[in-house]
Amino acid sequence: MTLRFVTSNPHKFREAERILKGFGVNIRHAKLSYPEIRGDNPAEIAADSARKLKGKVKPPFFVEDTGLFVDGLNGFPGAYAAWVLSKIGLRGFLRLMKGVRRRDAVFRTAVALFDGKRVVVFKGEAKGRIAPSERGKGGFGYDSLFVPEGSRKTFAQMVEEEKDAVSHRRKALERLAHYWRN
Ligand code: ITT
Repeated sequence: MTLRFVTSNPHKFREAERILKGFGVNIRHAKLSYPEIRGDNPAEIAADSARKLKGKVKPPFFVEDTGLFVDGLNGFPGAYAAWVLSKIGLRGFLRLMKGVRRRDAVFRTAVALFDGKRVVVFKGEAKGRIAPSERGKGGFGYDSLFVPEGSRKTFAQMVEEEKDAVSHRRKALERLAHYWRN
């Protein structure tokens, strides 16, 4: 059975399609944007969105919410990452980071699956740090600024497989795939 991924973000869809294929799960894109509750917990946001999409999208489907939490900014922008990017861009974000010493950060992803009966949430995170300036052309969003733990490259400097091996999205989707296939 094909799973639908409800997202307005084509980059997120492409990554999910690639990752899940590796686990033998095929997905379809339900290109839809939907209102999200405010908050700083991706799991609560994703679960709420999945519940609200019942009756609007044919199950089984899933949604995904990702946040970027920067230590030195007390967790900002967190689940507001998309909004911050749309308002001030990466350059504005880097300006906020000027003089910030604790550049440790974590990407947190929550995937909420509605299988027709219930909503189940799967989480994944990737720890790393915010680079002093943009590096790399690949990826999307904050990828050119995020250096995952154990690497010297930003996500945007990596080939797709390298990011997929360690990313927040990969970890959450791997959990989804195991659940789905069992
Ligand atoms: P949907 O809600 O429609 O799925 P969105 O782009 O609004 O799409 P989010 O609410 O989850 O998605 O926003 C997360 C933002 O964080 C997203 O817009 C990107 O800018 C950024 N982001 C998410 N995953 C990322 C990744 O793997 N690498 C870099 N930036 C990422």
